[in-house]
Amino acid sequence: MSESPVAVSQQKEVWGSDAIAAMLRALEVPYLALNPGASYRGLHDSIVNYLGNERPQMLLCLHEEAAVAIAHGYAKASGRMMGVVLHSNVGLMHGSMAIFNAWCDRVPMLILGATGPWDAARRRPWIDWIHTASDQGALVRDYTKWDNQPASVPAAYEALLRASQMANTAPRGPTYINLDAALQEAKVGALPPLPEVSRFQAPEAVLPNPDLVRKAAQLLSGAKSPAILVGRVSRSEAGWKARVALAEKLQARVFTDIKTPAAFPTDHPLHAAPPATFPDGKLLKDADVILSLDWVDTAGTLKAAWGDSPVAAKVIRVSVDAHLHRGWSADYQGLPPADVYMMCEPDVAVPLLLEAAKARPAAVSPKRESPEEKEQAVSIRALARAFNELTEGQDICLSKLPLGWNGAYRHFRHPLDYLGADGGGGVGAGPGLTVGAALALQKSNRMVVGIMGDGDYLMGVTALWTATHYKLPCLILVANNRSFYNDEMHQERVAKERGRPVENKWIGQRIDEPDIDLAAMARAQGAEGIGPVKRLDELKPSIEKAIKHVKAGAVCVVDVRVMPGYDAPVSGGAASARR
Ligand SMILES: Cc1ncc(C[n+]2csc(CCOP(=O)(O)OP(=O)(O)O)c2C)c(N)n1
Ligand SMILES: [Mg+2]
Repeated sequence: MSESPVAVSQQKEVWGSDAIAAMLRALEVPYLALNPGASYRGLHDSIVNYLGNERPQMLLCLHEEAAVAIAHGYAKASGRMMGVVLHSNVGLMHGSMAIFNAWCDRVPMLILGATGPWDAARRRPWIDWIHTASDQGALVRDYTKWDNQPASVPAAYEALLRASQMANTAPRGPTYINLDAALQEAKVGALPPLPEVSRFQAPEAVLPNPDLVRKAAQLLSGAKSPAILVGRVSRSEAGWKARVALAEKLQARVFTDIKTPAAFPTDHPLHAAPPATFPDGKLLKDADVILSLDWVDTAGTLKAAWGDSPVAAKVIRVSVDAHLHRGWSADYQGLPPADVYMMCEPDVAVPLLLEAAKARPAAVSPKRESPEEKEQAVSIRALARAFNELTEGQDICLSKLPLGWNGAYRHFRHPLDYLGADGGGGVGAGPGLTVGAALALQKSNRMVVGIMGDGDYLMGVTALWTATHYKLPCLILVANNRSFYNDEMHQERVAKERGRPVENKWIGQRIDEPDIDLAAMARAQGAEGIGPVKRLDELKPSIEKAIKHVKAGAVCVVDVRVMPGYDAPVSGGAASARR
């Protein structure tokens, strides 16, 4: 997937952007996803002609939102930070929703931008003026960990070191460095010496106070009915095994969340309910001790169980997330009570709790739910069944699931089996997240599969071209109900509430007349496109064919026409939840 430039003869003198590029290499940034722009033409040249377009290698994207979503998907699958370069003002504006998604999902990302020349006397007429902003970082400051506009090469070195260190320090998130065009394009003579990067690494994970570990272990060991809420955790297999061992030692019921990546084997007898967007509060209500492992909305989940009454269970909260909380967006969620608050990452706390806790006797296995069979027409459930049958026993990484997916449709048995949702509820991330995961897992034997809504696919569809161009095999199954159906359901609720005709709920939501040929949109970008698949008997052969294409190295999209309708578990406040 390399685009090798012609060799450049060695030059003694370098430009500002060469030094910045050298720093990116020293930081071991593997890729830079980008869409080009004159504001960073200096850096662009340095990546190609100074670094030879490797370490980092450019990844050309057709839209900045796709560039950021690809870096997001890459970080989700690999745990590693990659870079993104966004053109002045407009590029950053295009990328901003995807940055918000990455922020809410707490993934590390190094975002480079550009402006200027900041020195007005050096601006070209017109374009350099509209592409200069006094405080460009302000556009994304509320959902990045840090931003900076360095004024010299040494300042840029330090800014990149800090941006990288901060992005990779838990709670992780995107950082933004804005590079003045004049700084990029200034001749600086010999390469200013690079700092020793190894001395500026992100810190080791912080250990919790041993007293807190003891207290939490005592609560858990003495519980009658302990429960564990497993939220944001790492992709490590050791971490996965430790969580299983802790749940087994405590005989605790375990809940997982469809918004966050696979965190516990969903077919384990202690796994209490299929992962859901809105967990069923009733299932939690008989718990007397709850261990929250960086669960996305602990307070909201407790409220689903106890309503406005005080939470009867003791709560052990394990999370560093409060370090990131700011006022602009409420992605910090409700404020949960905590009887023990361990401000550390779950991956660190779990082995300590495992050691300190006393084993509890085995309880009766919880009853398992399984959605009953209903219909024969193509539904998301039928799609899931066909896909499961065809991939039984194979290593698959699900990079996205559609809104109508019921967490009971497929089991997760490994940290890479599922990567969670988009973080910020920003539709359009699905294709980019899938391509990013395919980039991260290209050398593994795991096939990356994104199952997504037609709305999600259509908003982010140009990410496909980056996958075909760089030969990143992946499969996209579009659960195509030809509608922004989630919002039809909202209109239905409002109509019922107001005594107005529910029959009108589809207006301003349906995506038909003309019907969009989703497979053709894939073929137009060099991918395989199959469908529309309208009949149940065509479903399995179509997906089978698609899997063959992907195994042979292709990017493939299957347009599966599903009936509108969700089969996701809905509970408590979820019925009126907005998205
Ligand atoms: C950028 C953005 N625009 C709009 C929304 C509101 N929204 C939430 S879900 C949804 C529908 C998505 O459609 P699709 O992916 O086809 O899934 P479906 O609801 O049909 O299952 C919309 C428009 C959003 N969350 N993000
Ligand atoms: Mg839809």
